[in-house]
Amino acid sequence: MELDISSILSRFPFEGEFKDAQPINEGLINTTLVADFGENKYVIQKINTNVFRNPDHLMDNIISVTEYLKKSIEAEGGNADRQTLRFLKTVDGKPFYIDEDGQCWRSYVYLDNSYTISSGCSLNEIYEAAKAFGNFQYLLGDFPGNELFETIPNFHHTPSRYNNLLKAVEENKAGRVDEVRDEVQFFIDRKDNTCVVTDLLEKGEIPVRVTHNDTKINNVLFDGDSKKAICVIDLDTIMPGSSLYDFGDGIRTSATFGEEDDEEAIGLNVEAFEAYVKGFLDGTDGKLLPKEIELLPFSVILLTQEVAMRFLTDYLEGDIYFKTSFDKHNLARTRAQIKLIKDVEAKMPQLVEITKAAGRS
Ligand code: GN1
Ligand code: MG
Repeated sequence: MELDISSILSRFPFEGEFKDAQPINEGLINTTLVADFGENKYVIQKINTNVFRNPDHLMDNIISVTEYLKKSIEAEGGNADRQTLRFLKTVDGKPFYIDEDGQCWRSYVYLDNSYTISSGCSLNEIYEAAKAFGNFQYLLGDFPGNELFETIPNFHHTPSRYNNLLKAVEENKAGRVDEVRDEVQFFIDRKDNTCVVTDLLEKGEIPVRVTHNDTKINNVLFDGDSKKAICVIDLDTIMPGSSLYDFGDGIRTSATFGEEDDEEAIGLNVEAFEAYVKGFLDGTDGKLLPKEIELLPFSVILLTQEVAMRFLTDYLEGDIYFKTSFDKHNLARTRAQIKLIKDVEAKMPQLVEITKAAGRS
């Protein structure tokens, strides 16, 4: 899809002469481009307001979190220009621009000499990504979570995701239920998993923390020279949550073989799991409670199950939420994630041992 951004270019104080803009086809929600202004590059994003209903709240969260991170990073002697995102205000001093069609646009400074990965990371990159997400949570340890808006209600409330799936089955809007009976049954069989973390949070047995909530491996920027993770991106879903959400989704997308929609190739990489646990524990620097550490392996099943139920729900509703690239893409994603869950279930004893050993050291 060609996107005309000419009307956007005068709305932000970009420095340099515009050369061109290239789309980044990574995320499944927003539309993203990198605009080249010679010396400077900027990321320009069209916010998906079908998903993020209140862009004021969304940007308010992002600005307060990035400003807080900047201070925390500087206090720890880091380089805030490279370790957190720097959003531009519009020429009118607003956090985003609304065009004539009501579309919302935002921009941040592109970090030069950086790269992202969507699968097939080295063990070192996996350790680094996990450390970056753990450290993100660590740095936000004292951030007042009650000041954050809930950008997507019940985002990681897995029981609600389960109920949404059952509702989609009942409504059968796209007429696809008969094709997915086995997949639906798979999730009914695992219903008890859905409320484990939400129940513990409600009972106060594990803490509510400020979490990233979308810790896909391609939401980490790596430095082109050192190959170290420098910065966590895609800050749309920063909300109060559980460390388990960030860990589980991180493993789902980085400690695995194959892409998230590749049923043939997908599987859990146990060695990579070990690297991720170590990185996450190093990044959180002793902040995780024993109960959270104990549940790390289970969180991989929970988060994979949650996103798989979301893919299936979207398939049943006619592919209205996630971007798709081919026919039945959401079904392919569901099936791949189901295969991954089965693999994680089979490897669970090993994952528990690895986690115990890492928690002791
Ligand atoms: C979406 O935007 P992106 O691609 O980083 C989704 C995540 C899913 C992921 C599945 C706001 O993330 O929750 O885990 O797709 N983000 C939102 O690939 O729904
Ligand atoms: Mg996202």
